[in-house]
Amino acid sequence: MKLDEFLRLNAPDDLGALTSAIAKSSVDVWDSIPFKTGLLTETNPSGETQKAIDVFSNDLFVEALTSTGHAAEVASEEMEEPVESRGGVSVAMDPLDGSSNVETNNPLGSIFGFYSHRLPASGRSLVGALYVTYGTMLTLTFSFGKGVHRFVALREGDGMSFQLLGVNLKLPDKPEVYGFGGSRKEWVHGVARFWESLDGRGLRNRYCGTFIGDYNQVLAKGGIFSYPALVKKPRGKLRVLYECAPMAFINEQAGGYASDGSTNVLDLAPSGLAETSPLYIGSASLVREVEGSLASS
Ligand code: AFP
Repeated sequence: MKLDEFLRLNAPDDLGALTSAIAKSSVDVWDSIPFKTGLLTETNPSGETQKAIDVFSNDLFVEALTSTGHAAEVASEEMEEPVESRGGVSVAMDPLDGSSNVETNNPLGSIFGFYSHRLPASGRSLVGALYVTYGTMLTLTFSFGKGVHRFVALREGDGMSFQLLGVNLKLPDKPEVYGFGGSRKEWVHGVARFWESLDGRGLRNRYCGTFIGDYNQVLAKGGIFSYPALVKKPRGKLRVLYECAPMAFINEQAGGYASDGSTNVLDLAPSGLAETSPLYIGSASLVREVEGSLASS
């Protein structure tokens, strides 16, 4: 089944239009990556140096989303303030996740949260979420609250179409992989002890440095991804609105659980657009266990 047919049958009109716009623009982002790897001098609101590809993908998605007439606003990790538009859905995005991995050709991603409330908003106001994986394949993985579905881009003539790859994706019962960001010496107490226990239970350490790439394998194989609280950064690195909450929405739809170390990520109520949170996401049993490890330390 092709994406537009699936959206016509299964998506609310506004989310279908936004998803279709993202799909078309993701092909242009993927095609542009080899040509946009230079560093720019600008920095984003979090003080990180912006690469040409960060700015290029941001501007492309903002134009595509606002042109649908379904986005009330588009907020982005790469912009100080949201772009106002006319529509019913507030979109929060990380237009290019993992851009520091471009030169190494590691997987990259784009993350979108579709909120029913003006931003900043709690994850409980998410009505959908989507992530793009620019990897061995170009895939869209999304949920509108009724399961997690995946489409893959295929050549069709001189263009690309998106074909159904899987519906109602679920985390496997037996967790197999784990990946923790940051450097181990910076993790808060309790994280290292949990991390070491995973190796002892036969789980395999899989970390590529891009949230989307690391989470994508957790969804496929079961396990846990974390960018934990750090001693010097107790609120972690990943942004609540643009990264943690949308991925927690998808992960919960796939049968998993995501925590900031003590609270369900979807219950967080960020007061600012760029607010960050520690993130422990994946198989519920492992996330609950790391909550216990943090609580007891
Ligand atoms: P960039 O978008 O700056 O490459 O950061 C990617 C990211 O936000 C997230 O995708 C990774 O999980 C995390 O940073 C990796 O951070 P470390 O390089 O500190 O492990």
